[in-house]
Amino acid sequence: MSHILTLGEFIIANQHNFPHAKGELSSLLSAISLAAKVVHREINKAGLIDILGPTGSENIQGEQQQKLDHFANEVFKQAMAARDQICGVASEEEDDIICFEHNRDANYVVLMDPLDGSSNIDVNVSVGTIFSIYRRQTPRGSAVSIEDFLQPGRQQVAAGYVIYGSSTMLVYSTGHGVHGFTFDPSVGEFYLSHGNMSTPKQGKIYSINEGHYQRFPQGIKDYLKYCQSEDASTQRPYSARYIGSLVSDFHRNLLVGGIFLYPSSQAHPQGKLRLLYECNPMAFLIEQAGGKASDGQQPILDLSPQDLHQRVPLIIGSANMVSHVEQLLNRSQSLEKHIEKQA
Ligand code: AHM
Ligand code: MG
Repeated sequence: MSHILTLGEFIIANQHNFPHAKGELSSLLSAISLAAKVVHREINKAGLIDILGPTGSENIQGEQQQKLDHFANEVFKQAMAARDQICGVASEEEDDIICFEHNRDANYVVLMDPLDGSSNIDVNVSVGTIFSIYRRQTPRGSAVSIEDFLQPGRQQVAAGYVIYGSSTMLVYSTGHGVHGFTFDPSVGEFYLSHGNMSTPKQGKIYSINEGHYQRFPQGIKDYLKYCQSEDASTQRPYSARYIGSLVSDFHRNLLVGGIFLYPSSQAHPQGKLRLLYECNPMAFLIEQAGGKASDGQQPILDLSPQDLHQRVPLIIGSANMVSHVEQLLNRSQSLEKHIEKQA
């Protein structure tokens, strides 16, 4: 049997790609993989132990916290706090940034959604953890501050996700390709299963919560009609696939090609998904895989974050499909402006 690399072996073999001190990345990612294994174990027991359902409290965004949200948040926080390299974290489940006082000399901050899609967990649908890593802006030795976290996505030094699906996978990039590792629970190791992942320039899947159709901008409606219309030369109609769990929808489209949209709507002008710990890490990965991520006007990675829990419209996936949506949005906006002027 040829030798299959473990996550740890792969990181060591590729650490020359990480621009800073050797060993730092290895420590950061091993904290994430350790926490992921603990969350994997708990998710696989869900239904048998009392871990399903709400805690009874809400997070800062007014959403019901699930017991597994809370559990995953604690596990990931503890794993981060135990590493000398991490001086602070921000999480979907925490109102404010958390400063690790004992690690003021560390270089990195981590932003995370510890358990994305958790409203799906009670019905046994795949969920995920999303993470994003930056070098701090403030001097080492001081307490971390909000500016360490409000950095444009282009400045991420690494990003990735864990998908707890029919198998558990960890997918990450440090800006040198996207690599996927599948967890073997019998051995307790992640093994390289998807080296150098790339996404097709054009796919045949569109993923969107179409229940909100009436509230979407005209350009999005136009694109959905395009996806649904018949044209053999472009293999349309495309297939609609929407799990309602970002990591799962993204992972499928990354592998086979497609587009995921969570646009603005009348009810939610900024969409639903959070820039810092949902959109930016996914945008970093998709660009590394040859795809695109946009808010409809510009690349997600170029946005300047203003707020820790800021939301932003997300259009992400195969490059040609995302460009097409941008064109339709621009066209309909120009048309609207033109009509306003005439009025
Ligand atoms: P969460 O962070 O509260 O779990 O919400 C994010 C999830 C994403 O995983 C998914 O893409 C989206 O919410 C689905 O939203 P909707 O139910 O409005 O389609
Ligand atoms: Mg989330």
